[in-house]
Amino acid sequence: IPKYEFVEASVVGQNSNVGLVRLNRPKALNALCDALVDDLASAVKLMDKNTSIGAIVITGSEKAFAAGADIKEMKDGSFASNVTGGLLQGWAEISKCSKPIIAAVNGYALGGGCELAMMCDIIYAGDKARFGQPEVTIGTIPGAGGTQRIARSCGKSKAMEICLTGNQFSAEEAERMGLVSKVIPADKLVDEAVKLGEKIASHSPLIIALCKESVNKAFETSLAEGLSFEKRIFHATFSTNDQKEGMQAFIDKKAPKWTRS
Ligand code: CO8
Repeated sequence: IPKYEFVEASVVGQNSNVGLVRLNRPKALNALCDALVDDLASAVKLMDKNTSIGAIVITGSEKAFAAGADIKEMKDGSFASNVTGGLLQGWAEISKCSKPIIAAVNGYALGGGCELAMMCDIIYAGDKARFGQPEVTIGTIPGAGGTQRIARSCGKSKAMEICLTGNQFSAEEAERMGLVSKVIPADKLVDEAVKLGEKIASHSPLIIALCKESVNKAFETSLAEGLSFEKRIFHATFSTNDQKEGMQAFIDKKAPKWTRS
């Protein structure tokens, strides 16, 4: 894994099967400048291709997961330069990743930082994490999914309140709203996120990719279409070696040996 300027990428876990990407731009509280997003996208893409990695954890520092898009870099943009310059294009890599991504959020996850966390598949929060979409306080609106993903995961009233006030909210509130799945003492957060990654990585990577794709369908389709998609993927798993291996290993009371096929 190469060295990057704005992220630290490594492989962790007892079986070296979890990719860890740490945003590392401390002077600007990990504000998401273009170069940082490029580094992050490149690290995630490499980890997605690396067959020894089964899950990815994205984290920041204790003070900030990410304090949003880089306001200084962004402020002189125009409608035309935003469109033709492809503002936000690099972010698509994160959502394209076929492997599960866990956001481990300590400190501030504001604006684009909150949106980055929501692009991930699972969010674990440190107990002092602060979330929010403060864009309206600086004359713009969320642009990387804030209005859409909060509405989908927490409903209209919460989405409206968060996006229209710009108010921050705590890790506990985020858990109550269903935005994050667990709150963990800040100093244990990354370890717990890596353990979660290891658990996911212990399953067949092929089946995990199909399962992630199927859950994601829930956000894109009607229930009837989603159920039909899920059923077909379920049917299709029976054409894989890993389904045969998994069910035989259960019957033989052995640990399965996944073949990724
Ligand atoms: N952009 C650029 N620099 C930042 C940002 C940011 N978002 N956040 C913090 N910094 C810088 C500060 O300017 C400061 O730099 P300097 O030392 O040179 O003055 C340094 O980081 C430390 O920050 P503070 O002194 O402000 O630290 P505090 O502990 O006092 O406050 C806060 C921490 C509350 C997080 C505060 O920094 C803050 O409010 N930051 C801005 C939060 C914000 O408004 N974020 C939303 C940005 S807009 C957005 O994300 C739109 C997303 C659209 C999609 C993405 C497009 C690419």
